[in-house]
Amino acid sequence: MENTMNWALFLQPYEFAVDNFLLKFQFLKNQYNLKGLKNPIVDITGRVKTPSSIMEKLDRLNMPRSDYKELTDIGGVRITCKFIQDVYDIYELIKSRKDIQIVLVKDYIKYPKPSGYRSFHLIVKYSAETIDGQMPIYLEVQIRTLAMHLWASIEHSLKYKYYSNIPTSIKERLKETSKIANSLDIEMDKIKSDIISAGDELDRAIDEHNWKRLS
Ligand code: 0O2
Repeated sequence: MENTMNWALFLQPYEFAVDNFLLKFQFLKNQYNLKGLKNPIVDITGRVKTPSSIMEKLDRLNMPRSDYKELTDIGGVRITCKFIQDVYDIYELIKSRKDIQIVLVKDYIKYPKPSGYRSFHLIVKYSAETIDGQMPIYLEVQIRTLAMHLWASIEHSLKYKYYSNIPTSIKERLKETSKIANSLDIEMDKIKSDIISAGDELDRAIDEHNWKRLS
């Protein structure tokens, strides 16, 4: 099937949806700064799964390869932020938007995965433009703090290194580091609310360096 189907045509609406979502959120992010408001967004990235990673996921989920259209994370967007509260603020922002329809919420911050993975996931319906009109597309939106992202990136690369069979001792250590990252997030949130209740403008201090991304 991989060779007989037109993957470029199938994946193009996902490319559109991801790029469009990223552009929109980049502008929203900049608007917080222009309005002098607390900016919950640090970075926004996106990707569309490759045909081989779609097949690998279907195999892993024991789904027939012909069910590729059923996957809801072919298009993925990741939003990183500094504080746990920012994750939920971004969720509220997405909830309030008419152009994004939330179909599923998975809160792996309140309920971490057994691996120690923490992140806030949404499956949303988003619209892609095609020559036949608008096409509804599912996107997976992952919202996480920088600490959650650091942990997930390292754990993800270890899964590659060990072909998904991370040794038990390393798994246990990863679970411990997930708890440490959680403590860091909680303590940072506390520091932030203590500073804000003391009347200081923490966000302005944090956002003073508006670093550019060349990409
Ligand atoms: P990739 O390479 O990031 O695209 P399932 O895959 O069945 O466990 P499901 O129902 O598809 O899960 O969705 P879920 O659990 O919300 O997870 C989907 C994505 O979240 C994954 O995509 C990962 O990006 C991330 N994720 C979930 N669990 C873990 C984990 O334990 N560690 C890390 N590092 N990331 C995780 P993919 O397609 O699996 O991988």
